[in-house]
Amino acid sequence: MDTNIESHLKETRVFQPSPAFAKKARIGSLTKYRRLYRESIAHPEKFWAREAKELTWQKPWNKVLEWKAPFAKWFVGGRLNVAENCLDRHLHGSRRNKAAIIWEGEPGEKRVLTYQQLHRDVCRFANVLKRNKIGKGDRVIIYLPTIPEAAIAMLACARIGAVHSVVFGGFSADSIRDRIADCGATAAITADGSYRRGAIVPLKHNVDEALKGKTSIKRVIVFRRAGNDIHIEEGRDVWWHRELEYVDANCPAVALDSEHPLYILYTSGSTGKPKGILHTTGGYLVGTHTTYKYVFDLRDEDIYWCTADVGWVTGHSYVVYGPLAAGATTFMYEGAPNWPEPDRFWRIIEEYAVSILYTAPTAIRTFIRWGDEWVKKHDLSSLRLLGSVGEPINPEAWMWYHKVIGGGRCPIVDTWWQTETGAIMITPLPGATPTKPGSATLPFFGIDAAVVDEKGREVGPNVGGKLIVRRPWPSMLRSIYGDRSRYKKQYWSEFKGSYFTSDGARRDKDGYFWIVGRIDDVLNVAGHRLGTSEIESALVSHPKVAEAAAVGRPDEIKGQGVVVFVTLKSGVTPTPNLKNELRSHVGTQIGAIAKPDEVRFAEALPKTRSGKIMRRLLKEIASGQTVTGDTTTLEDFNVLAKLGSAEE
Ligand code: 7RM
Repeated sequence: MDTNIESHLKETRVFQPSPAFAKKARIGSLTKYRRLYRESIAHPEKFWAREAKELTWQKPWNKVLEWKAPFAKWFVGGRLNVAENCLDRHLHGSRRNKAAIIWEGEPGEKRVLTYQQLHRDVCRFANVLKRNKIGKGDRVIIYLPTIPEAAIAMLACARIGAVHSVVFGGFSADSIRDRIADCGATAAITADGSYRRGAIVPLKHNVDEALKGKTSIKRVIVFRRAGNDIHIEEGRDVWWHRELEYVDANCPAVALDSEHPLYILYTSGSTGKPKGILHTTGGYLVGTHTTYKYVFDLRDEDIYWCTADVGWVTGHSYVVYGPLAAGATTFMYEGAPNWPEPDRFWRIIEEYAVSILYTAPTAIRTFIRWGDEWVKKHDLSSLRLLGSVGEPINPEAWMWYHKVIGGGRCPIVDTWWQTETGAIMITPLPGATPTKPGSATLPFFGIDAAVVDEKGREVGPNVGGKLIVRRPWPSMLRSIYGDRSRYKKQYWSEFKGSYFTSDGARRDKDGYFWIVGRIDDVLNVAGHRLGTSEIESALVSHPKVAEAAAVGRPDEIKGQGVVVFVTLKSGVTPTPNLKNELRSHVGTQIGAIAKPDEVRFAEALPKTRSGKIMRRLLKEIASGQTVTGDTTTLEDFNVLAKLGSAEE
């Protein structure tokens, strides 16, 4: 039997980089990209060493890579400090007084921190950490809203060599407790509360709950954000602003080994407990800095806005570390996109003249659902580049992003990567790569990505298989915290010497990568293996559909039947007729084999906080089971409750 994933959806539109964009870009043609890519694969260490030299090293490395598969060390023997590279490095020239962070709170407050101010704030807060007996190697939980203090706390940890683990604001007390227990954190940094759709999320209260019973946490530092009443545990809790009264701004950056841990970030495993993905110092910084520079083709005058929460890896690599290492102005917004009205994002872009917008398909589909009139009210002509991350972007959502947000003028970089990869891996370069809606296009420099069959053999054009990376790269995870054997088993055991991503993909005749979904989610219908993304994209291309999730459920005859959960655009009424219409629509778009056995309308789909559809839960619902397994990363439990009785 053929075990490869089949592909049926053909997308033929191609968008060339505009000559004006290409002329100014670092990589201004596909030929130049291909030449550099070839060189970077022939001599990866040379490529990465050249990039690493753009950063400040307190001691140079003596070896670029030490690879004892599957354990890598990058820039061996080198010493550096991430905070020094993100801050001190920019204080000598004209960037000193450039905005590092521009922030807007949900209720509307505005703050600007220049590189000089941010440096001072980070140094002072690093001294607060020291005063509270937090030092090199200690694990610190950060549970904060998307406010400048989140970046300040992360950078302050980095400055003294403490290891941060950011937990999404909004995760429950249970998830905080699990993460503390797993990494043995001794301190937590939080806020009294944060704003979400006008309400206050009681962050400090959640931390209090998480610390009940036995805990390794000895100190909690509380930032006053929302002014809500909180409990202060004498001897354990201190106020951020009070602590600042005791410190000065003199805090030299500690010279850390290139492999010193920088952070642990938890991602949900499909079963079992969340995995603490471990990133270290030198390689991570080189990876995020290099990708940031080339993928967003940064200009000094850009205002760059990545809408990710700091609790997601995208918030680490492309709100904080990548942009600040590159001396960019990074914009942060605390709240919801529909507060007070569904045009908050467009209002922000107009007011601050944002030039680069990096957001997720889930957000784009939501905006489409809310209607174009919210966008049309605003002048978005400051935008010059758009980015997408987090899920495959459905071609119709790509087209909408291109036309309605980008005014047909902005390149779109659809960037594929993972918490584990630390930095962008497959992506267009905006001045070089012709784009195709729905494809993340080509691998970044130094990244040897391939699509293979069960035996690890590379498959031919348009044959689906497993996405792997055949050699180490600087920003790769170093381990799962405290579990080297799980690291080895999870990522490096399926294909010898290669990293297995858990994603399915195909490459087209031009070598472009198309991610077809997670391998665990692949459907098996009468011997045909179908990725989720094509069925979902076919549904999203129907004018009445906003969002769709395809899952399999046991079927006596076919092995699996296809069940799709669909949310409709505002104002569309769900009817039995529409269900039939959608079934035939998938039939014509993809073929009879992918035709859903059942269409279920839903008000909303269950998602993670970073907006990924949780198909695992839908699969259980579709087959009539109760939902089991890890739901700690679910964004909104109400969605799940409503889906149980999903029929209209
Ligand atoms: C950055 C991030 C990783 C998983 C990954 C994919 C999916 C992310 C894209 C994408 C298609 C993309 N880290 N994914 N980006 N799929 N096209 N551009 O999302 O650890 O939270 O998730 O997300 O399945 O394996 S993550």
